[in-house]
Amino acid sequence: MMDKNIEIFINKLKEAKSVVVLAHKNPDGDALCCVLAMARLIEKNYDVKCTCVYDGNIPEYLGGVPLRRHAHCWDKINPDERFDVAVLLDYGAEHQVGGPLAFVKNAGFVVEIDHHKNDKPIADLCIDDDTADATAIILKRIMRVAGWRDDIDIRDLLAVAILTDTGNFKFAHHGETLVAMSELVDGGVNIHHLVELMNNKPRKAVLVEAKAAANAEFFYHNRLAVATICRRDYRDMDGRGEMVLNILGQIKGVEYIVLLKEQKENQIGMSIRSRGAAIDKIAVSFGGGGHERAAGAIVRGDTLDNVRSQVIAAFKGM
Ligand SMILES: [Mn+2]
Repeated sequence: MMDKNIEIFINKLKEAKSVVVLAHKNPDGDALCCVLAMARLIEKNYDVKCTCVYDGNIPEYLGGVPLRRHAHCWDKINPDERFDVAVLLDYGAEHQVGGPLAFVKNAGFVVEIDHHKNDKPIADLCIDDDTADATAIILKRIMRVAGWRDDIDIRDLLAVAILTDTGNFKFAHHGETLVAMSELVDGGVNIHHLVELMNNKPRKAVLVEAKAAANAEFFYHNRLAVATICRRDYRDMDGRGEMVLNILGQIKGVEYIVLLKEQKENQIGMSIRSRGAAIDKIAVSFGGGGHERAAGAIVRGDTLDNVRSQVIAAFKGM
């Protein structure tokens, strides 16, 4: 099935004159790097012009990845532009696409490549696998089946995608992920170099995360850790606060970690991590989604304090 879909994808690329490539808004490493790698692969293997677009902010720790300058904020592109093919990567759900959804709706043909659980895929052709450790892993499979030529920039991008989405392999569940990285390293990728490239956060951003971790509160016999970041501190953040989740997840006995970010007045970003039972249903109950052990939501129309109480209550009995 997967191979048949890849064949259809390739035929669409052969016919296309213009392609737009995009992922979820506020891209993380997997989203941004898959977009940049996909566009380079298409341009390298087919005679097609690709446009990479994103919505929101690209965090500074990803500012130095190869081909970064090829990613354009969606509002810099003519809104009437009609692309022959839209390639939608690592997007999760329709509402997470943001501004560039219009390019998807207007495209002649839409292909999605994703590893998120999604009950309502929006593409004409789905090359999805919600068991893959990163979208980059599915991309790697497509490259192998299609026999695409690549280069060191593409290999570096795929490696960054895998490193970030697996938390440097902590959440790598399949040998395939390690085999993929092994092939990338044999192809010239330097993991140490890439990790250093991402150690590029502004000092303020790191200190805000350290402060949030230091002020965390613990509930249900210390099995739930809750950290909050107020609106003023939120402005200094770079990325989603992965470090806070990481620090708190290292504490003995902590099974669930919640980070609440006051993005705007009455708009709270929620990230949840689990070392135990699945928590994606809790994220869904707040209007979000994600994976069993890493999920999130954006809650609108409520205060930080209220969302904090509600999410603590949601963990009762777990
Ligand atoms: Mn991903």
